[in-house]
Amino acid sequence: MNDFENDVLEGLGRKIKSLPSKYFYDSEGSRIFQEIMDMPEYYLPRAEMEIIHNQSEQISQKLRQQELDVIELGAGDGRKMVHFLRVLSRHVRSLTYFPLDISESILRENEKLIKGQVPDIQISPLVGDYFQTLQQIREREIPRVILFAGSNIGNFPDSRALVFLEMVKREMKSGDCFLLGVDLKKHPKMIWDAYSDPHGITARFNLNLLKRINRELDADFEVSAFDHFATYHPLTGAAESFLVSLKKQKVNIRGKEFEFQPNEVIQTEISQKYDEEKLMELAQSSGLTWDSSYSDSQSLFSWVLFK
Ligand code: AVJ
Repeated sequence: MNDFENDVLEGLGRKIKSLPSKYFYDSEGSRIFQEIMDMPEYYLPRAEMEIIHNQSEQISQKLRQQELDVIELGAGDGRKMVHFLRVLSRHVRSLTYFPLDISESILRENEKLIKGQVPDIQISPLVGDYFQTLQQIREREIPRVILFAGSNIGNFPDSRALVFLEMVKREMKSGDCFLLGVDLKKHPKMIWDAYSDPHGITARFNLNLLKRINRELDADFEVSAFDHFATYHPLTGAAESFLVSLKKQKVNIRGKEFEFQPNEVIQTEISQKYDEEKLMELAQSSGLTWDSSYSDSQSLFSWVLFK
C-alpha cells in the first residue's frame, strides 16, 4: 500500500473525515493552483512579490557568502523566486538552488524558468515531500538558506507547524539561515474572499483531489455530488476548506466502502494566518533565533529570517 492510499483510507475512515492537503498537487492540481495565484482575490503571491521586489537586496546582504545553497521547500513553478535569486546571486560567488516539490511536472517548469531567467546559478531540482527531499541533500558542507515561502507553513495545523520548525532547526548547521514566508491576519473578509470561490477555480482545485483518488486508487467518487466550502475564523486565524457531500452516498476506494451523510464534510485544507506574536512564540518554542522580518506596504504578508 503506498502513502497516498494509506493516508486517504485513514483520513476518510475517521469520525470527522479529512484528507491531507499535500495530495492536491498532482500535475492538474499544481496547474489549477497557478490559476488561483492569478485570481485578483488571492492576494498572497502579489503581497509576497512586493516583499521580494523591495527587500531582496537587504535580505541578500544578510545572506552574503562565498558559496551558498538555497533549498526551497515546496518551490512550485519558481515564478516568484526569479527576482530574489537574481539579486542573491550578485552577493554569492557560487549559488546552487535546490527547488524541492511534490509535483514533478511543476519542478520541470521551475527548472526551465530559472535556467532561462537566472543563468548564473546552478539548479538541482528534487521531487518528493519536505522530509524525504531534505534528507537527500543533508551531506553537503556548504552554508545554506532554507526557504519556505508562500505561506505553505499555513497548511500545518498548529502543533504540526511546531514539529516542522523543530525539524528545520535540527537540520540547520551553524551559519545556516531559515527564511519563512507567512500570510498575516488581516480583515477577515479579505481572507474569506481569497479562499471562498468567486470564479469556481478553488472549487476545481478542491474537487480535483476526488478525481485524483478516483484515478489513482480506483475509487468511484461522484465528483458532482460534492461542493466546495471555505471559512475563516478571525480569532483562531484558520482558513479552512471542506468538501460537502450533497446527498447520502457511498464511495468505494480499493474495496473499502465509505458512507457520507447529506451535508457531511471532508476537511481538505487549513491555511493558518499568523501575527508576529504567534510567530515569535513558535520560533521560541522551536529554538529558532529571530533575526529580522520584512513586510509589504499593507502588512498582508511577512518574510522572517531566522538564524
Ligand atoms: C499553497 C498552501 C499556500 O493555503 O493559501 C490556495 C493553497 N488553497 N487556495 C494556501 C490554497 C486554496 C495555498 N498554499
